Amino acid sequence: MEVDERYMRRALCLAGNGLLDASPNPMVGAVLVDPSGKIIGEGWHRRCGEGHAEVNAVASVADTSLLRNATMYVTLEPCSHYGKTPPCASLIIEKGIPRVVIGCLDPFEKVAGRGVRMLKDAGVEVVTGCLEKECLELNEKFVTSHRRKRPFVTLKWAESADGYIDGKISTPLTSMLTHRLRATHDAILVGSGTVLADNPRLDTRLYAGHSPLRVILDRRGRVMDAVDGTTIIYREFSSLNDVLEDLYKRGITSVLVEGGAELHRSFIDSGLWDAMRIERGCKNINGKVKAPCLSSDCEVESVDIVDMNRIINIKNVNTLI
Ligand code: AOF
Ligand code: ZN
Repeated sequence: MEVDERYMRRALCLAGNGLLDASPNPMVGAVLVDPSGKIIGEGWHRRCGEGHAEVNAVASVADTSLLRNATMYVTLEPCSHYGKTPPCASLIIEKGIPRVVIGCLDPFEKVAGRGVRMLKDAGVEVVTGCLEKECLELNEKFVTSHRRKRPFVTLKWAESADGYIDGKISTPLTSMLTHRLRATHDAILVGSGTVLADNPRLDTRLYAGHSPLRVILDRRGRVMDAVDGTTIIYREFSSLNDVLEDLYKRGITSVLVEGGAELHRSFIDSGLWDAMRIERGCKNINGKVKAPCLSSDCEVESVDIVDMNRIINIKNVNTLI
């Protein structure tokens, strides 16, 4: 078992290479090992629409006869469906790989256990649940979106030492980190008040990666229609749940909510959040708008000290349950 975990850790590292480009697909890594324990092939899912991790790992093996005695370690259950690419389970069977160790099952309803079944029916030895928690956490956005049929929701704000959000708190370094956070979400969501007050560009110009889709909630019809196709404006909706459901239907797996305070509070009060990222400045500003209060059911995961600002990452304990 410990040996299996060692190779699965390697597969997890490879999966992480997909951080900026794999979404809305999951990040997946695969490692092929021969009976002496030597790694003979590796691969990961680089980009949505391109080869899956298993395909890239198999393609990296020079002598394909070695596959007949190899074990494949893969962070996510091999797929069983024809999507943009053919099923990985069929490839594994066709190549005669006799043993597959899987991190976590695929929550996507077209797969959801069928990949494992296909492999077992073909006589492949299958081990599931190796470093399962780590594999689920790596894809918390993908997993949450398919399980809950709504995007993973991250609430993000910056507050002063005395808890106000209406002042300049960000520094050049924390702004860069915000752009990194944006690059790892499919969409950014703000209220019309934020657009009118700050007219933010909501892009990732200070970091690599694609700029997410911009989503504006504008019940009062205060924002002009966007013409560039990179923005969706919701004017008529009855609840945040409706908006999130619609975004899920559009293939959005994660949303970064960037304020203001009222909007954050609505997400917190509806229980519609998975993570919070709070930047705490070190000065008092004695402002007017109080930052949202944290709800009591959240688990503080880590506090990072960055550039005199404290960055606090909070996870909702219920998210991956
Ligand atoms: C795997 N290995 O590396 C990934 C998988 O449209 P497609 O063909 O790219 O299929 C996308 C779905 O396949 C995605 O929703 C997820 O269920 C699974 N992703 N599966 O076997 C991989 N990225
Ligand atoms: Zn696949």
